[in-house]
Amino acid sequence: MKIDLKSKFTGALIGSAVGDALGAPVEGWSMERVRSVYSERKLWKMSYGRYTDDTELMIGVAESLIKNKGFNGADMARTFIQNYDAKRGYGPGSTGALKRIKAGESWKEVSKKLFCGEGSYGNGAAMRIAPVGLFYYDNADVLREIAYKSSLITHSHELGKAGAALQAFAVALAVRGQKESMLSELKNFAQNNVYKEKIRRIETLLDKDATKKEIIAKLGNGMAAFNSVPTAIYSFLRFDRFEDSVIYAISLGGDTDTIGAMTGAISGAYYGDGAIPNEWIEQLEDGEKGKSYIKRLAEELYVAKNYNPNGS
Ligand code: F2R
Ligand code: MG
Ligand code: MG
Repeated sequence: MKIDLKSKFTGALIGSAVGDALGAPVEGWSMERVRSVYSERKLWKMSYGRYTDDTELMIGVAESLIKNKGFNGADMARTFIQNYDAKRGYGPGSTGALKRIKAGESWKEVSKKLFCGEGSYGNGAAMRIAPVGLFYYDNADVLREIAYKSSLITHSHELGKAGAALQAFAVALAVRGQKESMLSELKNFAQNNVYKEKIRRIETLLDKDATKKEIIAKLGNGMAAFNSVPTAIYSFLRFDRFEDSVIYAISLGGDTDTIGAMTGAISGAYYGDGAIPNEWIEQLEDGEKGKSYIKRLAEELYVAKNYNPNGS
């Protein structure tokens, strides 16, 4: 079945917000504890519907790309700062970077000072990257370049940036409908050995009926980009329906909102917004920048993409 491009753009952004909101109440919980809340019911009930930093930052990426019809680092950093709501639960590195930029430091430099000058390898750049994957879905080189540049606002560690680029490319391949060839494409795209090895593990794990414990041990379920981006890609590839992938991702425990958001972005980009359960969309918050606003952003990003097809 052919799914139209606009539906894929909406699916990626709403799918990410839905995964975030479903995973948020159990973030940091073990797999066993998650099972005690989200029981064996077929379709999980979204109890809360409030999204976290993952979606707030994703909104900022989309807003800035739309406004500038492409990437503008100073504007994207400013947009993150304007949207920042501490109650959404930001990572300490990202909070520190945004505070320093707000105080006047360069958006290109502050992230390099974090974690004793190592930079962050957290998944904060990857969890917000879906709009980059959509806007540059047809140009892998520009996609990588913009994924790296947009990550640098908060994350300068190579593993943080490469994780964001890999997640963006997974979203792009999903937009293009390339599920069968996704792993071979990702293998060619990945330049870093840590991610190359994780992609090899995804391939092996998909070939057998791996247990959740094995997935956690071999791919990870934590806040590091390399322990969460591959898990989201695996969760998408293992199933054939949006809800099965997202439920599986969150059921692993750990960084549930973020792995849920990244799985939701890839799945939504592949299946389109029509595949996201209505029960979940209904429960998603609809305030000033809630689901109606996110849907509008997806449509505007789609229009901006058509206005600037090369996305430079
Ligand atoms: N912050 C949270 N969750 C905790 C509190 C939420 C709670 N439920 C609430 O309601 O308040 N979640 C969000 O943070 C993650 C994204 O983090 P980000 O933006 O990458 O931040 P940071 O601090 O840069 O990195 C995260 C952690 O990774 C470790 N780390 C990163 N680089 C490191 C390095 N070079 N050396 C050592 N450790 C490094 C640190 O532990 C960082 O704190 C998402 O889960 C999002 O949902
Ligand atoms: Mg979060
Ligand atoms: Mg998280």
